[in-house]
Amino acid sequence: MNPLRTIVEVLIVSAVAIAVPSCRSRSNESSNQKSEEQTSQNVPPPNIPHAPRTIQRETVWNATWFTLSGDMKRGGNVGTESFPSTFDFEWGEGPVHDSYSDYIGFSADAVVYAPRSGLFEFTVGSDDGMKLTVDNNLAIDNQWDGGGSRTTKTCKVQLSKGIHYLNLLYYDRSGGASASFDCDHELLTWTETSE
Ligand SMILES: [Ca+2]
Repeated sequence: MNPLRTIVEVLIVSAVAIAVPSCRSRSNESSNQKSEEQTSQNVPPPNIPHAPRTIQRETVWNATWFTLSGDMKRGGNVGTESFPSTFDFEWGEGPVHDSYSDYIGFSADAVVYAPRSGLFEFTVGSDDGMKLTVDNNLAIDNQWDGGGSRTTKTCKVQLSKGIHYLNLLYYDRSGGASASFDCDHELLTWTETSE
């Protein structure tokens, strides 16, 4: 046996023996890193409080148009429309909504905000008739049972500070047609803060 060859073989075996645990060790490190990454993905994010947002609000009317029968009963709905916070529509004898010039009406809802408690003024005008309710209480009856030429009526309503709900009911039987709404403008814009 060549003694030099034996020494070389022993050195090679030793080198392999040393290298193997070294590889295993790296493999374990990689596995541990992966495990830590998986764990961190399962941890819920910290609950960071967000700043409150301020939202600007403005009154808008959401109206539903309906037809009227000859004996003034409410018929079917024939469309929806948004009106600005205050409006003054003068339709004359032409179409009031779509192709309807006569026996037509709408019911419209809106929200207002009273910045303080107190009396606030509302004005409605109509040909033929219109009713204004505030928080389901009748505030103005403008020639609802009469009709005829355009008439305007104003009243003051006591409101507590905060949100209030308005409804306008309008109809035109025949001839000229118009509808208007106005009120203290401080009711028409406000800000809300989200939590
Ligand atoms: Ca009329």
